[in-house]
Amino acid sequence: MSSEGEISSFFESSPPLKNMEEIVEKLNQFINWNFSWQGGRRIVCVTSGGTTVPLEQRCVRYIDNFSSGNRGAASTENFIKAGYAVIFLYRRGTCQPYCRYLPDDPFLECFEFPDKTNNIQVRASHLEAVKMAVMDQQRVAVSERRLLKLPFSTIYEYLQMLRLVATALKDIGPYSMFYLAAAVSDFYVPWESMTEHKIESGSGPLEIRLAQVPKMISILRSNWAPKAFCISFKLETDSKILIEKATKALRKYKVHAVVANELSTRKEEVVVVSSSGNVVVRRDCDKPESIVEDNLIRIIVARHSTYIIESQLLIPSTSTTV
Ligand code: 9Z3
Repeated sequence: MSSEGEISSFFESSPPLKNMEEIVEKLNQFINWNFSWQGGRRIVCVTSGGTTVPLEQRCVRYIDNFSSGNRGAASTENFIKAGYAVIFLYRRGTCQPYCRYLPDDPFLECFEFPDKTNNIQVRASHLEAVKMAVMDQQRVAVSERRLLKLPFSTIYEYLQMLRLVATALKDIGPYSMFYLAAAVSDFYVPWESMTEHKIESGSGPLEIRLAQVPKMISILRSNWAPKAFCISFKLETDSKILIEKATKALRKYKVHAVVANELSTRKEEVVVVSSSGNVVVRRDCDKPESIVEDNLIRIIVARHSTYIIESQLLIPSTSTTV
């Protein structure tokens, strides 16, 4: 487990976020709006996509990972369907809510110039997907203000932003949730030991020493947002050790559940590991459009509801109502 000293020295030596004040303002406005809306909405922070590890301060090269952001985007759509407001903390350039069915390669194929006027139109083959994406995005993010998207790239940005979100959500206690699906780098180059300029390519093989990224889940649970409902993820490529590792993480970080998934089958099935036992969650194979997140989020939302009720039993009845 990472010590508080390691965690604070990570933050002290991180390059500061460029737009921190703007992020804090957006967060506070979003949380106030949603928490005061008709007695209050539940708010979940969904983290999504992988963090990069820069190798140079004026970064040309970086270490990355496989995460597409599909899980985070699909889960966000399901949380919204369940009535939540979502803070979508995502890796720039990865999958976005409501865009999963749009072609990203190449996006311009969606459009055409049918005649010689200035009117661009969506090709019939993509019309339904584009229409749904625009309508959902308009309704959820713009009209209802239930989706706040915050992009990150590096491990430094991600962890600083996670801390900002957690601190901003602290006051809404059990009505908040963390759903930590981002693939967070385990190793990084500390800023002060990183070369400023592009690493020379002509000086033979490159040796870089990577330090361990301090695990932030325990401080999120103990200090940043101790009353929030917290779901973390465990990814392995060897299914034989997956459940054991997830069970260890559950105990070590004192989260409410760990979603265990194996790289090659992650779109088919996950296991929700918690103190009440392990539940295998699959997509419905008989429905081609079904995704594992439809069933996973249903379970997580039900668990969150139980958690809120249990928390209310511990709080005098005159306190916040939602
Ligand atoms: C996950 O396990 C996610 O389910 C995936 C989703 C990243 C596999 P995609 O983005 O994939 O849809 O392509 N996320 C957490 C992975 C992780 O880094 N977990 C850490 C660990 O396993 C714990 S914080 O040690």
